[in-house]
Amino acid sequence: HGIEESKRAAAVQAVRENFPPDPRFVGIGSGTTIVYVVEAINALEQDVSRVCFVPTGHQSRQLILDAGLKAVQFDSIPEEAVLDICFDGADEVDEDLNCIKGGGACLFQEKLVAMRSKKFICVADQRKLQSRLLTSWPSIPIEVAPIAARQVLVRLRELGSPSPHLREGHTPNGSPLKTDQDFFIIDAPFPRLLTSSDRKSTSTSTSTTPRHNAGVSNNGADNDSRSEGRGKDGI
Ligand code: DER
Repeated sequence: HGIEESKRAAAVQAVRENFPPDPRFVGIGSGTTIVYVVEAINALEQDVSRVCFVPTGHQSRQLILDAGLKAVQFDSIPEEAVLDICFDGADEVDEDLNCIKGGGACLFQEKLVAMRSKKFICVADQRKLQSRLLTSWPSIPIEVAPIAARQVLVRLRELGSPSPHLREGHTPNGSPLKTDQDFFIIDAPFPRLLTSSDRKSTSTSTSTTPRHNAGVSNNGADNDSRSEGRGKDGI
């Protein structure tokens, strides 16, 4: 398969095997693979005209509308409602199904929608699967409030990132990229992460994770041991 064929095959299988019979709310992520997910949803036998599709950013909303599907903003969903399922892509996945996300700078809303979904389906072709994270995707994307950016850069260097940096925008004046929330993205390179089997094989692991992960949601990017999810005081 070519890359596009692989993406399409992964998307068709993911939709066929997971799309619920009569969902009310379905989350739609960002990137290029998700385009094939929406195409596969539209090709389903079942009627999806009454399904509310929840976007995870401007691109995702446009994709839903262009497919003739109903888009409902995250903050318009009834308070007590949860999403039946959400589909999204990833930049890298390891064998424990940990993902690096954020290559498309939509990770904030993607995680917001994923956390409110009964089921999260990550659609990734074979190029994304690595034995450990940070093998093919070199850095951890982190969304930060502009006012906190300098402090987070300092903390990331203390966590062992050699060169954390603001992601460049596309404007000629070279200003940093702004997300749909008008925040910045910091890309923090780290050496390849240890897998759970690596850690089992080392009898004692001396964690370099500082006692207090002030202000950093590093998604377990510390090198000696995966912190479960966000740092204690993650932003
Ligand atoms: O930003 C993200 O996490 C996305 O899901 C994205 O990077 C996946 O992109 P792709 O489907 O174009 O590889």
